[in-house]
Amino acid sequence: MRKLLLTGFEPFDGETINPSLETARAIAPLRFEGGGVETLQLPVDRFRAPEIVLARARTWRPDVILMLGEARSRFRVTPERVAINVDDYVIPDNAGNQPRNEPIAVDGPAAYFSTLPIVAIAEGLVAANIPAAISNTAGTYLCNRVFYGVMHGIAREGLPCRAGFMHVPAIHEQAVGKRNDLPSVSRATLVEAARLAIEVCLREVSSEREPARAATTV
Ligand code: PCA
Repeated sequence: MRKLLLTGFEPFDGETINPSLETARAIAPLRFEGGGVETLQLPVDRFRAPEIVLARARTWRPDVILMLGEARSRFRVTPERVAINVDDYVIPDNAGNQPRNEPIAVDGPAAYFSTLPIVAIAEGLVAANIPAAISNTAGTYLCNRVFYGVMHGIAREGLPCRAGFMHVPAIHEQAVGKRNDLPSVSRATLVEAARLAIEVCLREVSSEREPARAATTV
């Protein structure tokens, strides 16, 4: 039985919901053929969030970590290709931290590639009629921070685990009542997107005879 850890973020920047957390919550009660899925809520806190994921990875030993976050202006579901070693926050996190142009890990590599099957995920979503594309930047805020921090922890500790990040657009509940345009998709679309991405990841690790390689650096 393969194990997948799914994470979503609490709301931030004045919003009352975060579509990534709504999605993780909707996935929690579902059952998956070929794997067990556990979900975690992450704070928008640059210090606590990566540690919460790594602490769970050390004890539960998932085969896959799929982290979700909101990309409020995007129109598509976007598996991320790369995490970069930069913290540069345009707004503070929920704990009031606002690093500008700082490395995440002074001794760390410039970047880590996702070790998730991002092409298969993006193609699977498009085949299911869900707008999706690979993204080449997870930004320089919390999502990139957690993505980088988790990849760095996996590499340093040699955890046998694949990991990566997928950004999701806002959902309609966030867009109604806004004065400005906000691209949004339905809650059901995001749950279906996450469900399909999880299935692709579980299928990929189930077909592997070797344990996952440690994270690769750029
Ligand atoms: N999105 C933010 C952080 C939390 C979230 O859901 C980001 O893209 O960095």
